[in-house]
Amino acid sequence: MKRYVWLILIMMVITSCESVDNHIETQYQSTSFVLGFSQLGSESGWRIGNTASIKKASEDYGVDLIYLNAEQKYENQIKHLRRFIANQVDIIAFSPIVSTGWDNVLKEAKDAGIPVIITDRGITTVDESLYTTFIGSDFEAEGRKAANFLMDYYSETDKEIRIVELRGTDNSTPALGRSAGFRTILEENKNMEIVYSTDGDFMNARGKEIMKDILKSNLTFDVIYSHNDAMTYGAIVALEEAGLMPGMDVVIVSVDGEQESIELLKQGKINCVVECTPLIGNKLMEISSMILRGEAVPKEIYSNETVFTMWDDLTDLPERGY
Ligand code: GZL
Repeated sequence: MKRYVWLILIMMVITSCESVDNHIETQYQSTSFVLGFSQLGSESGWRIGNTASIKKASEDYGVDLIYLNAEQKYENQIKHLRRFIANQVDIIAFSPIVSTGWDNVLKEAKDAGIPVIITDRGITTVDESLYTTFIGSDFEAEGRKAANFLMDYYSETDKEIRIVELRGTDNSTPALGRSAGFRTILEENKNMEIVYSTDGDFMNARGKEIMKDILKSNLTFDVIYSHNDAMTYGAIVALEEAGLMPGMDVVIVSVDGEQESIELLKQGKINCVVECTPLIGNKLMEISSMILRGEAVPKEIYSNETVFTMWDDLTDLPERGY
């Protein structure tokens, strides 16, 4: 008889656990939502890391992610946003390839009652109500950090320092900010001059192509300021093919902080790497949840970022994750 009592008790415990699990499962599922995300492309290791961060976070947070890649085309992003509106997703996020041209489609999202988060790159708009928040980096601060490294590096000399600037995609907020912040600091040092500046579109191939053309010309320069690591890698190949030693014959300052750029920093081929983190997936999911729960969020949410220089001991630096 006792055995049957035990069996009945065990059965009762199991069913009660299942109901608890189901309850948790149901409760957890009720926090899931549909996030439509338009990624601008796959142009750099940074971008690939940004995409991976967002996809991983959506899995970890149980968010239904609709991910679309615009392959570097503004018009594709407009189509993506309209598709998300038509699909009536709960929330939209996107990394705008350029800073202008978004007001009309964002008005459509607002009229559809769908909140929008701007990630990574910013937008220029007359109506700030068209998006709920921006999650990304302070690009002007990154530009200032790059120039401040050069001020330190050349603090003991008053010779003229000639700088080549490899800019990111024109009219993108990282390119605009990194240029502006860099020039703000340069104004404090009349010995430093930007002798050449061009749009390399954040692409490795363009960085190499531009540097090869410059090296064929009779332009003399001391420094390369590159708006991202991908263009830096291309420029380094061109320098080495021309028999020059990057980091020695030419001082190189790069932005992003990919694992590869840190390795090049350790090898002495890059002199300074300004960090710009792509790993904002978790923050995107947290902020999306808060918005959908009706909680207030800041208008701008900036990542904490640092600078790595040739003077740092990077032995124990953790893997960068991108
Ligand atoms: C910056 C990001 C830039 C990276 C590049 O937030 O938009 O785009 O610096 C990437 O590597 O192409």
